[in-house]
Amino acid sequence: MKKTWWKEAVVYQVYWRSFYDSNGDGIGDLEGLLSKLHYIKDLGADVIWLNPMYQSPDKDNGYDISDYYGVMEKAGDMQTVERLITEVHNLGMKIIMDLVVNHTSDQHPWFLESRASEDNPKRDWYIWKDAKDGKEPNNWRSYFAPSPWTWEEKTGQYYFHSFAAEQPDLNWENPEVREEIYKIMRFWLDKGIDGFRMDVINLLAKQKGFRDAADPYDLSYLGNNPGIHEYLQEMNREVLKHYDIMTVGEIPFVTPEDGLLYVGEDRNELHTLFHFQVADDMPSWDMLRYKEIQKKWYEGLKGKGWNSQFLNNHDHTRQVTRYGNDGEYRAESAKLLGTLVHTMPGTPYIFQGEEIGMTGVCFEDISDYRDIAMKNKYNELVERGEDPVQVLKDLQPLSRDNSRTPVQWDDSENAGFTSGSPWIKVNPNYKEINVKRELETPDSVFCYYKKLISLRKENEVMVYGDYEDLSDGQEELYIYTRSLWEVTWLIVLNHSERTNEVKLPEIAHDGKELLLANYVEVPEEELAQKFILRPFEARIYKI
Ligand code: ISL
Ligand code: CA
Repeated sequence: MKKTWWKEAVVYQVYWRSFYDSNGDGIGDLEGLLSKLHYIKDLGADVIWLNPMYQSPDKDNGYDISDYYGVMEKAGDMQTVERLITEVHNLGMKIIMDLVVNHTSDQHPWFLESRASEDNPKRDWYIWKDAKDGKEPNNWRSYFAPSPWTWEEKTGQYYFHSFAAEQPDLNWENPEVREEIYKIMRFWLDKGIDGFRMDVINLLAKQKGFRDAADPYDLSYLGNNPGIHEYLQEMNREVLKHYDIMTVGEIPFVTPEDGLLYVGEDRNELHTLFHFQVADDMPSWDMLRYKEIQKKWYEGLKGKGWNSQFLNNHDHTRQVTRYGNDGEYRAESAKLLGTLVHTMPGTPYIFQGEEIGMTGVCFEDISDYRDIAMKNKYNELVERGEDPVQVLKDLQPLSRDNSRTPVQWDDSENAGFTSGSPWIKVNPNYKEINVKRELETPDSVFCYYKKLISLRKENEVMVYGDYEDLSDGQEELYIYTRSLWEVTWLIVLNHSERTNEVKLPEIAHDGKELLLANYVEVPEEELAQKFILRPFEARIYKI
């Protein structure tokens, strides 16, 4: 397994519209990010992943692009972007951007042409189908709207969209489309960005024939279709291989076996991937399932491909709420989950605010929510006659807005995020949970994350070490090793509100050195062969 910078990196995800507002319009922006780069540098992250800031009508918070060469004015302008790239590099960091090429905005000039007439040269840049028996061409559902088919009266056909109707899918079978996308990628890479996070990149190839699905609600028919690897190998030949960059594919529905086809070092496709066997398929914490997933991915990729580790992002509610304990043990469980993500094999991702233990949110009215996915779902269910109060209650825990509330900088109005009125409400707990307080508190979540990251810089075992779970079958304790040459680390976690006794494995009986703990007082138990872990206690030992 060759060593590279993107395997050793810690990535910090900036959802800029909720990061920091520099001009008081209530929306975060790139100028605001520039003014906070030192904060990210101080934390120790190496790479920034910037969510889409391209020109867009903003129906899906930038994931509906209308000009890949333009910058959304609420984010800033091209000069700001260029300054951001320069400043990030001056600080010794790197920046990767979001590549959203499975679909464009319905306001993109390409689509305006494509929908204009059946014989328009750009008609075949998107996916158009005749009605079948006067209805949609098949029984599929989309991510964000009941059907992925929207009728276009003017030309008497449906167009296909995996997400909202405002996000028509590009037709990747068309070489003109692929050529244009490669030009766009070179444009941004030549500006000096250090790679791409590739939005739902495994959806580019569509199922031949668009046949009805046995279960329309299982959207896996949207991904991993024949042709996808040919597209990615062409993208690699045409663009990726010519730059020293990092690529991470967002790949829903992928298992370790087919994940290797995307990131195998001999595949010449992508460098790393996000899978969703936790974030999409594990609604709440399930230790046995989590251990099983980690084991399968470790064995599936070991020595051949590289994984990512994350427990939340802008699409998934905040980890301390979903997978930890955001009440009595918020700080402890935030640190425990951070320990988990940073000591599992793969590149760790920190979603803005995670490093201070920010929590999910629970707004009392649907009008407080902004996410198109949630609003479309709410409307679909309420129009179907379901009780609006119950629908809201059911949708709140997994709403993507949970992780999109503004970063809480201090305890001043709007948590110091904006001097204007924020585009989305600030989480009311900002008075207790904010960066200012975290920086002033010696054993804060922030300080713990900083130590986790500096441990990675000093110890290759954390990056390249073999992984072995020594706690098979245990539902609350997670005891595992990372080992590289003569160095072995033992990580012990108690994912529970109860105390639990840890019986140390044989290898730890001749002494161990405590490297990091999420409780301030750790009784010295140099040669102890068992000890008690407190609620959500985490410890990293060198043995
Ligand atoms: O939110 C999800 C369901 O839990 C995710 O599966 C997500 O919708 C899916 O992985 C695609 O997400 C990406 O593409 C979307 C965009 O809305 C998301 O923000 C982006 O991360 C369409 O571009
Ligand atoms: Ca702003």
